Amino acid sequence: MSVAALHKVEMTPKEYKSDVAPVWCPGCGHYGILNGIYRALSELGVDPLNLMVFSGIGCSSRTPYFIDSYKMHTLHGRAGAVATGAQLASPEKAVLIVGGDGDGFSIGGGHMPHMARKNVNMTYILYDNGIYGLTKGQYSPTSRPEMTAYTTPYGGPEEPLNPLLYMLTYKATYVAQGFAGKPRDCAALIKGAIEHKGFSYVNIFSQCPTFNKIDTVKYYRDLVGPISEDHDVTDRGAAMELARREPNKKVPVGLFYKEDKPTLDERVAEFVTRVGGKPDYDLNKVLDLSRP
Ligand SMILES: Cc1ncc(C[n+]2csc(CCOP(=O)(O)OP(=O)(O)O)c2C)c(N)n1
Ligand code: SF4
Repeated sequence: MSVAALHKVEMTPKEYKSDVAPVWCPGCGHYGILNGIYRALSELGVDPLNLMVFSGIGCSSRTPYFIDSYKMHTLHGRAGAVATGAQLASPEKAVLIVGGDGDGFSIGGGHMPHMARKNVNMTYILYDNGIYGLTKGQYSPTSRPEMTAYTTPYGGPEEPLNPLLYMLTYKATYVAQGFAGKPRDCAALIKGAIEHKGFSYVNIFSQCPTFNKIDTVKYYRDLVGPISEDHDVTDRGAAMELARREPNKKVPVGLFYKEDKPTLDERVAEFVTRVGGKPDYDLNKVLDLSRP
């Protein structure tokens, strides 16, 4: 969402806290992401009255309760579809979607490409902890095969999904990756995503110390490394190359890709202007209402 045109307010990160306190486990990475969101909103001066936050179901999907904003805790995996409708109905608002890897890429996997290909003007923050936390630790699409969980006591037989390659393939216009252990860096990436006009996707590694015993804070700290300064963020091919996960290689964090192109709401507005505010077809004929 481009928030440049919106009414700005002066609020500290703390002032974006609602009166509901998070109930996540001690040490959960989701706290770091939430702090990154508060900071980004404060730096952009987003007015809570201009902000709508959507989620599905999961520990991460509790986030909207903790942010001073309009909000909706929708169905598991369906936040993107609901948010797309809300964005089209209120294109003057900033729209944020928050949720987990299970919510986004398991049950919600069918919605992900469509938000990206349509370039819906909103930001998706995916809390990637490689597990289903809320339901007490099942294997997720981003779990490493060596992770054991209640449902996979011997590890998993599947290759994990690569969220960044997925989003780049389906033409998301802002793609970034961060780590919850660095909330200031997360804030910068989230700020860029909210400022971006178009569909922005931020994948954030987030440790779940309660159920994912292998993706620890130390594991992530050793795993990630900053994107080289000479990476061209307008080159989708280079971004995809960077997003490929290879054994014994650092996993890059930072901004992978950014592109300016018309958004879904702009194209719909253009369409409405072109047809003079009315569809230029006869709805009765299209629906053939005379049919018994
Ligand atoms: C239709 C439906 N199916 C299954 C569930 C059970 N369920 C709730 S949250 C969840 C997965 C949560 O994992 P994730 O999205 O990765 O978020 P986390 O809790 O790890 O932050 C599942 C399977 C549900 N609530 N609704
Ligand atoms: S179960 Fe995991 S993801 Fe959920 S609150 Fe606890 S640490 Fe966080």
